[in-house]
Amino acid sequence: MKNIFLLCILSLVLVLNLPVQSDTLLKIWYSQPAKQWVEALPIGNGRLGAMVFGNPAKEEIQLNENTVWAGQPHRNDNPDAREALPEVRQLIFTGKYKEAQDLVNRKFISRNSQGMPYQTVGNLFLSFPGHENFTNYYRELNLETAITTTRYDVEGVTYKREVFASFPDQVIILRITASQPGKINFKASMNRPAPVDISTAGNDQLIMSGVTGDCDSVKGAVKFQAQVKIETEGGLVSATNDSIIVNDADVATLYISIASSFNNYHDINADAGERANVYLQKALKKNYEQILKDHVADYQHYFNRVSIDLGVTDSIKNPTNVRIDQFAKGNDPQLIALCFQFGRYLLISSSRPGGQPANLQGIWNSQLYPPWDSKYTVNINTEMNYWPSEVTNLTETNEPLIQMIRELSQTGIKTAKDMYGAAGWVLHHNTDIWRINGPVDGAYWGMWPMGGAWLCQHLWEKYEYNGDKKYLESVYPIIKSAVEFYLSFLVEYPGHDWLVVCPSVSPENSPSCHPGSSISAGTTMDNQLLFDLFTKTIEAAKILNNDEEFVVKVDDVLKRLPPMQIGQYGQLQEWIEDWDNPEDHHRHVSHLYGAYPSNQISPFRTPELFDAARTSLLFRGDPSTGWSMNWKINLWARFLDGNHAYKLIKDQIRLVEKLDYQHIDFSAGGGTYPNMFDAHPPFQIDGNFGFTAGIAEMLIQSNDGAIFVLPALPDAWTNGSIKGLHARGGFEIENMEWKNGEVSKLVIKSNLGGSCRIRSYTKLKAEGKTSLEIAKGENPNPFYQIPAIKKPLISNKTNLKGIELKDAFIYDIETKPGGSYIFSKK
Ligand code: FUC
Repeated sequence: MKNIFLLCILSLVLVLNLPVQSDTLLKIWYSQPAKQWVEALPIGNGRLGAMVFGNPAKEEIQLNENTVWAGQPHRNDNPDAREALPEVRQLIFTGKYKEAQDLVNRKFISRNSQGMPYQTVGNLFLSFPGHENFTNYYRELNLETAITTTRYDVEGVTYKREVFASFPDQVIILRITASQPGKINFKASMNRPAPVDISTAGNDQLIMSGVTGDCDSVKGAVKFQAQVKIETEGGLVSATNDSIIVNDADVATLYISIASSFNNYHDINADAGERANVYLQKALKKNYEQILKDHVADYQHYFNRVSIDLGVTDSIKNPTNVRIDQFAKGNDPQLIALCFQFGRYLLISSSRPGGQPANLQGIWNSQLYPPWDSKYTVNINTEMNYWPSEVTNLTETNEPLIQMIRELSQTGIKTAKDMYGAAGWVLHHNTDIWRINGPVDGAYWGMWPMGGAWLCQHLWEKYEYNGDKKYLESVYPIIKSAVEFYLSFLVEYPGHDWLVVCPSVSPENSPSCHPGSSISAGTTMDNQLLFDLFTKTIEAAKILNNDEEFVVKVDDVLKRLPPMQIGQYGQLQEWIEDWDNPEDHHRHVSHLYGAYPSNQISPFRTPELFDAARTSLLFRGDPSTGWSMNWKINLWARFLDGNHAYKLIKDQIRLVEKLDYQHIDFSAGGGTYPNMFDAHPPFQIDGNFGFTAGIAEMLIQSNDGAIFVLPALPDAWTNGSIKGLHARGGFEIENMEWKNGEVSKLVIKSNLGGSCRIRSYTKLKAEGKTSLEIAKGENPNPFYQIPAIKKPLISNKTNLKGIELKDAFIYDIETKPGGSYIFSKK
């Protein structure tokens, strides 16, 4: 199969007369070196990250290690909150929002720490004398092998540098070769934009040691060390005080090992130097070829699970930056496939078991004090990072996220108690490697005690895909403790029987009736999050057969959550009162959480809410920051409007011209940097991950009682195929092909067995002995149960537009664990 694929590519290469390097479509490539960081190419193994510039005369490799964070173990709760809480609530319930916000600023927001920044380790430079004048330049990142290559000629010699970050061997490897022997000459040095010790060991090893920085009132105390060992074939290697010099070598291999003193969020007493040395010595014992082979095998174990084909046009003959630039005007569906796979590449490279979860920049950051500290913003960004993990068949990448949630559920118990006198655990809108739980940045942004409620959805989602009860049992105490917090924190909303979160915000937005004050109570997103948290906890308890009394208690509170409300313009209300402004184009679309990632809003079951949610999204408009536009791709997919989703894809694949990745700009409207990093601006990786999830969501949905195949196919993708996506209930879409916009072939593998319900706009028939029944009633598969949503409150029915749905066929098929089922167009 692979051979046929390569043959096809090869003939394409011949027909189009492409440069030979395009032997795979999954390459990001350029014909010049990177000048700016957002042109450099990212590699990573979850723990170590590097940005490779590929400059012939002065190679620059910016280095990261995922535990190099400023500060040290600390907490950031503000215990004054407890006394002020009743007054804040009183102010909110009497409409004094500004006064409430002022009081929260004085009494709730952390005084000692707004969270610590993730910091760069520093840079490795390799200067090659005489390489200023080069020809035939080419550099690439191959998504099939996770290797970057730089190639160019100087005076008749072809030089090549290959860089990769190995997970099995925990080092970054840089290999330099030349087409003639004895031609490799360079000097290696290191620096960091803060004081560090740089020394050499023996004649071939460079060592950089440092301590992370201070921030707010917290002193930096994470020690780290980077060791670079250079092995050559032929030539001479020598050292100065702070550099290594290689003369006349045939081949040079650099082993880059980095470690820190971080053990966990409350212990930073490891020996960074010893750790780095252990990794290094282990790698040095293996030969280069073996390290390379193991790296490729390890990476492909994840990456090869999914392949996608949306069509190929001759745009592929252009370098990636040109393709991004021409995307909106041209016809380059393969670039969408490349961006989709780039998101998967980034997740595999930034989130591996045993490491930290992907932060705002994954693991790639060149600064000491990056925008928003490159930490974890949990009112959308961290969650979005993990949207593609299950559906694009990378479940293992969730492990660091789950570990972080586990740790936050420990640290957050004290926050709940000290700040609110409440049970369980709480997290506000941000956290960092120290697992801070207190509110930061100011009441307007930080007074949102819902971080735990949202993160817990990911614990449940993993179960929905793998059906593993042991796993569910292991995370149940975390979910239960999150519920316990809300059971003791909710208060009655005046004039109603409703129980609400108060104080809170609809993330980072304020209604136009009290601009500047976001503080309120019972916002729609909070209610939706609690609805999910409570229903899933009840379900988990039932599956695990425990906690009967607790279930009754949770169920009573669940019944008293406010329903969703449809306001005066036919919109889904963002707040508990009808305060929405149709001109509000805020980037957060928090109240639409109910439509994506949650499944509370459905065209089939809650048509009025569906209509209202869609109206709200139309009001919000398309242009926004990167992550916001990528959220909207997912939302338009859920609204079954592939063409609108495609419009946002086009808006998003737009070359960002201002390559300033250090400053925050809310007005520039997203876009894509030359290296395919998503622009907020600045670079924020959530947009890349949201994009990947969005493409999957356009092709397969499994949130609404069935596996919906091609739910939101845009007209532009007439023919195509995808292999390896996952659906809830342990199903794998082994293959799905479509022609003229209709499913032509579908192969579903069932890992857990049970009823497989398929929704399709195309009439299907089953192959072989399988019988495909027209579905009746509810889907008996427990992973496809739909929660009972409360009837919405509607203030003005006349403003609802009504929805028109294309007819779909719904089939059931009984599956056995391990069975594969083949369908085709009838
Ligand atoms: C939230 C968003 C911003 C940004 C930041 C990291 O505050 O509102 O747009 O993404 O997180």
